[in-house]
Amino acid sequence: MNLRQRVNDIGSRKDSRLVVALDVRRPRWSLEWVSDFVEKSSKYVVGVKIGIPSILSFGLENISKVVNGFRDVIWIADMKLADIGYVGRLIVDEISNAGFDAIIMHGFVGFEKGVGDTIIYASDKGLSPILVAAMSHPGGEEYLNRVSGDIVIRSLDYPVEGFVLPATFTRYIRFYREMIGDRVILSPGVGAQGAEPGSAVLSGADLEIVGRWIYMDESPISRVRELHGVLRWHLRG
Ligand code: BMP
Repeated sequence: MNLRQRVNDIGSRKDSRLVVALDVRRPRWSLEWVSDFVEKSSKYVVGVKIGIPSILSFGLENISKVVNGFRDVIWIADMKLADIGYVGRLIVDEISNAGFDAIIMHGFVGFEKGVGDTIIYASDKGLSPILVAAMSHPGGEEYLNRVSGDIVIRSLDYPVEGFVLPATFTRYIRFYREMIGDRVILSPGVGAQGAEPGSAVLSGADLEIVGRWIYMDESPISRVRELHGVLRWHLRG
């Protein structure tokens, strides 16, 4: 199944458009915490995005055990990969072997022997390539977001399956939705970065990514349930 099929299958079944971002690390959080959290939140979430801080802190092998223990969520490795194609392919190998379903990479490095090679390699391995085209922090507007249109257009020649576009600047979601057709839009910036839950989906995103608002909460599962109440599958027609 490609990313679109997985999102439609899991999202409609769980009536959810929520992806949890975990940037948790030792010693405040433990691997047991991660495993317990995923088990308890699994019925409400479409995907779990694991960030580099967690992979560095717990180790890829340990993260891989959790990934392989719960298969009813889309596992996204947020490597923010930004390198030459050769190195990109090495990282794709590691992430694919660990059991992830998708990998996030940057588009700004350019496609020729860069992210283009990495996208094709990941796609051939069955690891869904997701491209960051614009970013959610204010500094995203300094450089990256200005060329986001070029990145999106160029990427359409490649088997990109999803785009990360900011919930804090929903105009990019509206601009590019039609251009990218059925490819999946994942949108971070909800909660800790100020965007309202539901705002990105109502602008055309498929999924909203929420991190600190959940894992920093006293009761993360209650927060997940609350977000699930807003981020329903039918929120977008
Ligand atoms: P939080 O909800 O705690 O702000 O986390 C947002 C998550 O989305 C983080 O894992 C971050 O790396 C990621 N992200 C982002 O915040 N903005 C972007 O433009 C792209 C991202 O991947």
